[in-house]
Amino acid sequence: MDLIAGKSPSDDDSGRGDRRKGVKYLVDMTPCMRVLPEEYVLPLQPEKLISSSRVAIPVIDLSGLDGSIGRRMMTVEAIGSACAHWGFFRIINHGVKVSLMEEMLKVVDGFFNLTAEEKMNYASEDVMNPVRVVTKEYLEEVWGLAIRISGAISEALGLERDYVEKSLGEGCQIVASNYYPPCPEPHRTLGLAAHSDHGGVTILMQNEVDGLQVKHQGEWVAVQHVPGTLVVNIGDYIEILSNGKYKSVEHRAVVNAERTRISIAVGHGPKMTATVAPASPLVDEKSWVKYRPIMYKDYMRAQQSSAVRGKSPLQALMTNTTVMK
Ligand SMILES: O=C(O)CCC(=O)C(=O)O
Repeated sequence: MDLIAGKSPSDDDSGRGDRRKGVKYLVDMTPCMRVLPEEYVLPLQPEKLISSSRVAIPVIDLSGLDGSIGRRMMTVEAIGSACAHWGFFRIINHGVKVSLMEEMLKVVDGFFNLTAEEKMNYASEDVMNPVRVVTKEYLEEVWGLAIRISGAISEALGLERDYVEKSLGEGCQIVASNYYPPCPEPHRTLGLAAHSDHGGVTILMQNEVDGLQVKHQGEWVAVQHVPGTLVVNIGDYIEILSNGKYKSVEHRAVVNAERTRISIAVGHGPKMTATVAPASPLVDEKSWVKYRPIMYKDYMRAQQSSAVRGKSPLQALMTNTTVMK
């Protein structure tokens, strides 16, 4: 057992009164809620949603990374293509035991079912010092998985297999556990606003309730839950390191009126004091350095404290973009 950063979605106002206790508290205290409280209503534009039965994120059989040279090459290419075209993919045969995934979900469910007072024992105002609960085995497995995937990403970029791993160094692992209770008016709000992740590779699992949506070619694509699989996405760190060849992709979580959704996103980045910059072998006289170097800690802070979600903190680093103060 180790570390979980627990956060109840839509509870990002650094807390006043009951709202600070999270949306679960609000729902528990108001069992017959029919109308969404005004402060949770978002000015959402009508947007086209592509159903998961029509378009789906690529599926990668990760066992291919341990196969013959030819099979490994094909798997590396498939991961490279998924990173270039989607920024997201689903992995099967990933090696993480289903029983361990289920245990992790139970731990998170247990955390969110503590009383508000009990939860407050874990609370922190500082995004750099998050809530701590535990589940060491899952996090170790997922770290190993992130390193294997990073090896494939390095190779797909034409770098040495251990390039991303070495650039991560001792690295950091950040866990966001999200609890989305049923919502009386799900179409008037979001569980989690659109954002990209700041780190390298994020590995996401969830219970059996759908809600993740990924931006693809300007439209939102619903990602269906497939039992036993994990969803991987690349974050801003990989976009910068790849000098823009791979793009971190905006994603968001919607809520529903019937069932609680739980998701656990584990992000993997370098140590806080690492400098994030494009990989030097990917930058030559023909390709300009597209992102200004920044300390990972500073990037994370800028991203976490940005009032506007989406990819604006990353755009501010682009060398052809004016930085807004
Ligand atoms: O709940 C989800 O599916 C998305 C979670 C996520 O994007 C996050 O925690 O950053």
